[in-house]
Amino acid sequence: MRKLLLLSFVILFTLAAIAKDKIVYIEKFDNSSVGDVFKVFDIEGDELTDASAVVEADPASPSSLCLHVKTGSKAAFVEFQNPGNISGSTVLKTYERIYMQFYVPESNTAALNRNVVVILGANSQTVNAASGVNEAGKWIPTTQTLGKASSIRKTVRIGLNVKEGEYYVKLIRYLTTDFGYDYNDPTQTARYYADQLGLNFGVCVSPGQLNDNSRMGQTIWRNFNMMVGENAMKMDATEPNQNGFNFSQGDAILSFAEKHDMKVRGHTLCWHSQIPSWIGNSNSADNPKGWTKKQLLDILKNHIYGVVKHYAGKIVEWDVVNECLADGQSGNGYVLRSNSIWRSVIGEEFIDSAFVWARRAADEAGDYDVKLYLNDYSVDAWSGGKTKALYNLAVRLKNSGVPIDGVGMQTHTQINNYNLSGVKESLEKFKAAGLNCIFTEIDIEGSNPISTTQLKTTQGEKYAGIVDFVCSYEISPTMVVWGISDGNSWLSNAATTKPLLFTADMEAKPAYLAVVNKFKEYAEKAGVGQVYSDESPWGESAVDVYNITGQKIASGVTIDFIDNLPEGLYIVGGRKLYVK
Ligand code: 9MR
Repeated sequence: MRKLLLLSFVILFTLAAIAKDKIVYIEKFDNSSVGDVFKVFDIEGDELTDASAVVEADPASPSSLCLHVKTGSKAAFVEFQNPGNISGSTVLKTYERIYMQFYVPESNTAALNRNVVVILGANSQTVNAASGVNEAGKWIPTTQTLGKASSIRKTVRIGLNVKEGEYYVKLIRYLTTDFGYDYNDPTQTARYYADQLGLNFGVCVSPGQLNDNSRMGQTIWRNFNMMVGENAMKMDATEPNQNGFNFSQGDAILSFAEKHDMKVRGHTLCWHSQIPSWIGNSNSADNPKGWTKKQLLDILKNHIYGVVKHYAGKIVEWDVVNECLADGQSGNGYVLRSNSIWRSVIGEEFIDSAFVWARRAADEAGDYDVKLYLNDYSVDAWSGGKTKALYNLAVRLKNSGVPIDGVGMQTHTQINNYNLSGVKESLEKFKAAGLNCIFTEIDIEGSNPISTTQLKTTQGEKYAGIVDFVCSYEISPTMVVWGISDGNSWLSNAATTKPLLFTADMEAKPAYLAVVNKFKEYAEKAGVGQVYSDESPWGESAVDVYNITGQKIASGVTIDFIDNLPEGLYIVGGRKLYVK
């Protein structure tokens, strides 16, 4: 597959205009099967038998479905139910425009430059062909304003005005002007801009969610460039029996990540919770199996070596130790939590040892790049005692020569409590200490229930504030949200406090759009622009390639050469390019 080329010289930002639209699908074929048939009619409303509309694989992206329309002696219009079975007149009151994409095959171009016809009720309306479907072999989006229907039909009929022709159609929907986005358009996603900035924008997942054909799976890979297992790489999952490792869940995440060019972070190697029962009890200092300190250290070492080596080179960050601090700290020194078997049997040195073993295991496997983190919750604003405790412990480890790269602020928080300037103060402290500080498990709850202002404005401000941090602090390359939608959160009140970036039915929330816009603002400042995924901007002509310091790498080469360059910035044919 052709690699993506990021061009700095074309800045085409249509996002702001599009992002305001609320999308209501008429048909996106995600509940269809190949071979499903739709009825077709002529312009007078008589059903046609010499035309067909059959669900098939998308000719440009065979993992999704679309409708293949073939017409005979008359132009044919495919009938779809209006969403919610509402009538044409209600459609007009509720929605402003209709959008769909057409694909005319190169093997039969009769349908090119034909009017797009929409029959909503008794009247039909057409789109000017000149600005419509004028190129074969690619998907062409079309949009038009609704405004002519007068009758009350509960269906809409759509098609290109062509006889003896064929075309494909997909993503048929009405638009209003509330909020929403088009996840099939990469330029409307946070991932598009985070990729350009080299930042990690992640989400926690379970292997069962990673289905390419589901809206969930698509929402994950189209919008995020990093994943972390919500539970898949915890000790009870990876070593359910002593020295009996099970990597199946984590491996499933890695294979999805590889397919969609995403990074994976690892969570977590050593935690007092979700430990397998052969060791002892989660959230408890008890030692029911009577392990000696030496035995438990050996168990921890064997676990860390087994897991880190298995994933070496595939995981970019590990939460080595999770939640080892007690709640309610004063800010002087640090206090470790007591309900942990690691702490009660081994003592504080379990932390030092865990980091040392993680580093050694990775290095022995040739993975010198994986970053090692100390992760905790309620460690956001510098004013919090636990934040200072995290700082004190991380600095103590670093000063002892323990290989720690930084701290993870989980960021399970609330709109009304999350204090961005306080978090900035913490970032400054960690920066001065030479430690990374990343955002690992973000969810930002509203009041219960969330207010309209929170939903539309302040939640987005808090999320965008974190984007601001990751874009402006080098010590902060990662932000990960803890769940995909308000329907997939561990929080018991999520249905009403709505802490995440997508609604339960996977529509983008205003907070998501705020995140996109903030990433976009920084990408624009950095001078990166349009993604080219399938076309060389210089056509087939040969170009010279220089590295960013001006040294010539190659003369007279074509797109294939550029596709195979290592990731990085280049000057190609006189233009700045980011090759990914
Ligand atoms: O979201 C996770 C949930 O599915 C598990 O049931 C729970 C078990 O302890 O862990 C949740 O994730 C936690 C994460 O691993 C560490 N920080 C707090 C997260 C939310 O509880």
